[in-house]
Amino acid sequence: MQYIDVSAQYPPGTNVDESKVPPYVLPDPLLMSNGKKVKDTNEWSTIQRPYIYHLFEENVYGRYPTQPVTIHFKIRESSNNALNGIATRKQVRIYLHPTDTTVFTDVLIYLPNSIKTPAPIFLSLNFNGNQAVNKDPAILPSQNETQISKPLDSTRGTDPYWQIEGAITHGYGVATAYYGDFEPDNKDGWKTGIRTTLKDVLKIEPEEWSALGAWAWGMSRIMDYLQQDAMVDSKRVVLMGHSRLGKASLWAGASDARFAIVISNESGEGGAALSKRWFGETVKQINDQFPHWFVAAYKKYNDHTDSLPVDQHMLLALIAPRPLYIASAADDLWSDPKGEFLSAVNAGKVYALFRKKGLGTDTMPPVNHPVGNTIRYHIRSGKHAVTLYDWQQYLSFADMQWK
Ligand code: GTR
Repeated sequence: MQYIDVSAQYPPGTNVDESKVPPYVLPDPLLMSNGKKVKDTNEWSTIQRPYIYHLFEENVYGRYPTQPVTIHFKIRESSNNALNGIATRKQVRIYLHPTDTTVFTDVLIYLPNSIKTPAPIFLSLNFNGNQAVNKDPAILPSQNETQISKPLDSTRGTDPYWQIEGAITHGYGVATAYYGDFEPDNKDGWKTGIRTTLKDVLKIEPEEWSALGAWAWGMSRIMDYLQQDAMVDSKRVVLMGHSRLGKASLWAGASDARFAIVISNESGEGGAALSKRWFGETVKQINDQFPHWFVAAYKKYNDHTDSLPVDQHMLLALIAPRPLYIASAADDLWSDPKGEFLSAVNAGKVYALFRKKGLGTDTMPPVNHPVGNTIRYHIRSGKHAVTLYDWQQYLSFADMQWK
């Protein structure tokens, strides 16, 4: 995975000084193209929501394929005595193409043995292959890997973002798959990823969508599997993503209403952070460094974020009325914590239409003090990462909704 080492030096064109943020105007998510304000949830759901969703498809992420696909799957391995007996492990290969068996994703699932009814579950793609998310020696390595060059045994359990035992003890399952199963994360990744291999099945050209779109769509296919697994409560799937996968999770959450809760962990530019606010990473920087993440039309806004017809608070609003957690980290200025907070604030008026309480404040909370109800936000101390603190907040947020 390619990173900018933002701790060393911010690239030219970056502002990280709050006093230098120029004024900007956010589009009102409730203002319809006929000049009238959305008056109720019916107008939102039938007119304004599809209109805004389409603007995101056209200008940011590309089309989300809606062509029905028949996935089939094979349980490659399972054990009801995983992680020292607290979990059941399943390793499932989902074939994404009706006939070509080389197009698949490998999903690793842990479910809590303490729960005798279908369990709620966190779904989150991983960056380094399934074998990296836990030291469990039975994890089958992700095979589609083109970027993991290290020998398997040196990557096993090395991804620090996971708290699988913690989630299991808390009564939640965890499902994950390697994001590169859908599209390798580089500018030529589309050539070997699903934007090419599923082009005819999905009836969509590669340039009509994006890498973020492919990862998001992949999340929906894992959801298709979870709906068929009797041990999973598919009405309680929490979709969580970090950073670039946080961006993809928000897009998947906006595109697929089956995800009951959506969590963005430090998704930053093109995720939860406002694009029109000049702070941290910019649209130009992200398009220059990761041209494959977004649709070509997004590049028009490189130096003209003022003319973007949407901003990211509208993406968050597309998830309403479902519970949404936006999280930032204090040392992660590149992701613009305040821009993420303001995005959550401004999505609130759509949640209010549904009589759901959003953040309940427009004042940024201090570090490590989560705020909000159906929309919740925290800025924790520390760097760009997924930490134990983050997982604890997400688990109790899910509890808040369901217990
Ligand atoms: C950075 C990128 C961010 C963020 C991050 C990540 O290099 O500029 O937008 O997505 O990578 O995914 O870790």
